[in-house]
Amino acid sequence: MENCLFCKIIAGEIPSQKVYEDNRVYAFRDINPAAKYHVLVVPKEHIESVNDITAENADTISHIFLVIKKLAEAAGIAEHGYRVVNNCGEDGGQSVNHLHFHILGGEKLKTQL
Ligand code: DGP
Repeated sequence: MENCLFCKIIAGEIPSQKVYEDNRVYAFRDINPAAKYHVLVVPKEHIESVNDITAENADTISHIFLVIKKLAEAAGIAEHGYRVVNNCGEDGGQSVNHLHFHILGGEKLKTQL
């Protein structure tokens, strides 16, 4: 989608530190890490937020979670645990309107909620 930051990153128009890519998913280091390991996992298809998940694209979302699990294992953080975060919409603190899941780990995270 035009003028979408993450679509530009996926297309390689804006550089990123890629950690994984397949035909449906792109994962890269967050520019402003909130933990030792902070990776964003995004669908290549422009889905704006959780509000835009449908029966048609739900398969991509479940695939994203399989990728998250694999990335955590590959990074060696699976055993000790990690956090998966999604911010949805303005009140949820979503700053980039392209669905993304944060993987945070590599250290003991502060308790939230
Ligand atoms: P959120 O607040 O949930 O919408 O998270 C957006 C995240 O995107 C935030 O943690 C910072 C990250 N981010 C914003 N711009 C860039 C960028 O140009 N490159 C990378 N790698 N990350 C970005």
